[in-house]
Amino acid sequence: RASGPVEAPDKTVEEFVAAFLNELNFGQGVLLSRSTINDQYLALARTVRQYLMAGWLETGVQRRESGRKTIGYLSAEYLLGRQLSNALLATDLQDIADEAMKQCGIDIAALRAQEIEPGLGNGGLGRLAACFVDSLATMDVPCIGYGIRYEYGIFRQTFEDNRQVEVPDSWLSLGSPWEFPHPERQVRVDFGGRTETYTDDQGRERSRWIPDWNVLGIPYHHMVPGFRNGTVNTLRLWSAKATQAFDLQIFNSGDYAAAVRAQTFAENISKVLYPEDSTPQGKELRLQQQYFFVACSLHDFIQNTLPQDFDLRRLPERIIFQLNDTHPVIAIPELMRILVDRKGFDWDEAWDITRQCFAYTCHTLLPEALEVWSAELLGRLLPRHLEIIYRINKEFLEEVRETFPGDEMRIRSMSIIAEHPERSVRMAYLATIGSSKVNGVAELHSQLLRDKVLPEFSQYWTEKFTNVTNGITPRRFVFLANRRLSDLITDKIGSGWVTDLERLRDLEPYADDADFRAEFAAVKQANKERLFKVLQARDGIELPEHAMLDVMVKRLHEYKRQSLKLLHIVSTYESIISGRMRAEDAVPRTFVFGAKAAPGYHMAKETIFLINSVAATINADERVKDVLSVAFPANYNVTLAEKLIPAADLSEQISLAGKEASGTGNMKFALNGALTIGTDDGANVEIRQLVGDDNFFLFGMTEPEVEQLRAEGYQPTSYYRSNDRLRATIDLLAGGHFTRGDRAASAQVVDNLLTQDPFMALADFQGYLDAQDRVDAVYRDTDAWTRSAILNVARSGFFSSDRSMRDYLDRIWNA
Ligand code: 26W
Repeated sequence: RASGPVEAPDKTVEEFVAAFLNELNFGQGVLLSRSTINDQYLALARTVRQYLMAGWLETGVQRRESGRKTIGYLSAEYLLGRQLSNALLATDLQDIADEAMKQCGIDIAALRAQEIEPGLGNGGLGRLAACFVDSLATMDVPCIGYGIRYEYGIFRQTFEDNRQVEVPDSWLSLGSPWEFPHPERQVRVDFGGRTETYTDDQGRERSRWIPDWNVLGIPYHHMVPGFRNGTVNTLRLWSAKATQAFDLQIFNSGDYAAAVRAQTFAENISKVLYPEDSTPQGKELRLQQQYFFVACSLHDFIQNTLPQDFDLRRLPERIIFQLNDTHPVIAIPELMRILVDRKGFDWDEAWDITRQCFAYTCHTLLPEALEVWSAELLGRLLPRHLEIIYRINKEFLEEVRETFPGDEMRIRSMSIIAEHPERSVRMAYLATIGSSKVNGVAELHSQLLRDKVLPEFSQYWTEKFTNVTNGITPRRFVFLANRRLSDLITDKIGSGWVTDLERLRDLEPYADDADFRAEFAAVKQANKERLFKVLQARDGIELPEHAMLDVMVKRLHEYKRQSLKLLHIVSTYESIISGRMRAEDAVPRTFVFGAKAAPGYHMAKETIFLINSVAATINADERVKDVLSVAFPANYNVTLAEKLIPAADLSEQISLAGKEASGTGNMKFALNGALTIGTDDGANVEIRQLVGDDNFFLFGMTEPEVEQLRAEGYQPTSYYRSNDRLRATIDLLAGGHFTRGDRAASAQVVDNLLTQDPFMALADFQGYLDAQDRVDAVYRDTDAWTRSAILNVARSGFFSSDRSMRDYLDRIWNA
């Protein structure tokens, strides 16, 4: 059609089959009888795409015509998870597709399993971005998600001799039916070179950038379907390509090999996702990635999305760029450069516009995770941007000086530029100064952000700081992942909860209904059996049918304290094999870990090795058979999360208080009817407030207690000496019992705990054990446990990312 929207095939099995065969024959160029599973998967995906297309085109038309303010979500990561199931869910085509495939003699489950999830993110921050764009589409809010089309996403984790080995994630190798490349919408991005000053025709002194190399950004569009509302927003991911000019220049010089090398160099920019989660490496390529996607995105919005000749003084009426952590913060000087250098704005006017166009979300509290770029590197790669940053800083500090005359200490502490150990740019400061709002991701985190991370700034601009507690999309993490629970809920309270999660409150009365509890418990058991089948097929892991499923899944990091979980397991095991406790008196438990370690994070990798070693030993020990089992399936990802979380009884959220900004896995577990054992940290605080103290197992120091202990001088060995169980546990771990007598193999983790223990696992050990005893006691009372689980579901509606989006709209976006 030339102007009107296209029509989708009818939502009937016949039309679906016809569209599918059409895609198979004309799209894939194969006959059904000769097609492979991958052919069938691609054809099915493209069929479902047809049903989304009308909505996508229509949403695009509406967005252009309405003039509504757009949310430009700038994120270096989107951890999307598989697309096929989500698209079938959004279009309500699940049953039709099942039947249609059956009629074609195809097992749809095998096609679903064929999809490699786009793992374009590390963990919490990337998955949050994916939940947010889902919610905005479901709420019909104009949003463009901007990011990077990494050719290789987060590595695939395998284990060899109990150690993590990383394998490249070539998620595109069999073709991705979900992306739409638009090479005709390419954007040129400059790098390097120098700046020079000149006098413009009005006699004003100006600066211009003379770059010395460039690359092209090619946008790949992804559909972001709303839940059964016809809206389909766009995710625009940029892929780097060498420019022709660049090639030609070198070709002409006759050096063919150099020309090909140059191409590789340019295309490296979007080659691979950095797998570091929380410790920035300061790598040049990473800064190139950041500027690359941000420059493409700003250009795309200003030049291609806004109407021609749009008056940029009104830019803040049309866009707010949300900065997902500091990774895209170079966008602030980039917009200044566009306005001042290219559009001829005065500095002050440009600055006024720019600050209204950005808002910044901080996702961490670890000082080492705050991004800092050396001025040398930034100046070499982006000389004009560094100049702009210096001027922003100079003018800002002059302003502070007026408010606090003579307070040079304060001024130095608020400078974007740090001088030691080398001159560098603090991106969180630039973000704070250049944004209209700054938010943390849970109440406690936002408070600590104000008090500890950016205290001078929060005093200076009290109104600028706010909180938006994270959320998760109930579509993927309840409706799709836990169909059995969803049906049970819908049966009792109707289906409105899927887009209005607070309605789960209506389930509360059923907590006291014995029949409902039985059904709820049966759902949990069925989910466990489904998980066991998956783990059997995927990893060859066999697990006992009836045991409490105790799950800790998240990135491997010392502050998250997988080692504390390990101490609990070893301690329980030690109690049994030493005869202090009879195996038959223990509550049977299956412990499940899922965790990737950053490839360069030594202690994290040693911890993985030790968990695997403990797992192998315990699983092979007849004395604890069917009482204790430990499973560590490799390559935890969104796909596995969707199977694991609905099956869990107990959710482990045991970070040292004051370290986990929010957590979002904690929310997914609660909404799927797991009880939480957790510290007073991140969003755990809010989960506990909502579900009630009786339905949450709290332990450990509070954040102020952590601070106090640290100030007094923390000595982990004193805990080792004074606590018999801790000593027995550590001695067993250190003695080579789990490492075939090799004491050295466990020494690094053990010594680290005994001598440094930077995250105070030993200090919280006894409290954790006591809380686990309370867990056992409640679990023995099946009715009490199930009642609590139901109340967790009923009272966690607050954690919908739809609510997070409403909060952003109200408190930050004014849209
Ligand atoms: C390499 C530098 C770097 C630094 C920080 C990479 C990635 C980060 C992220 C901010 C780490 C991250 O994912 N933070 C998590 O964000 C989630 C969503 O807000 C929170 O729920 C987690 O608590 C927080 O750790």
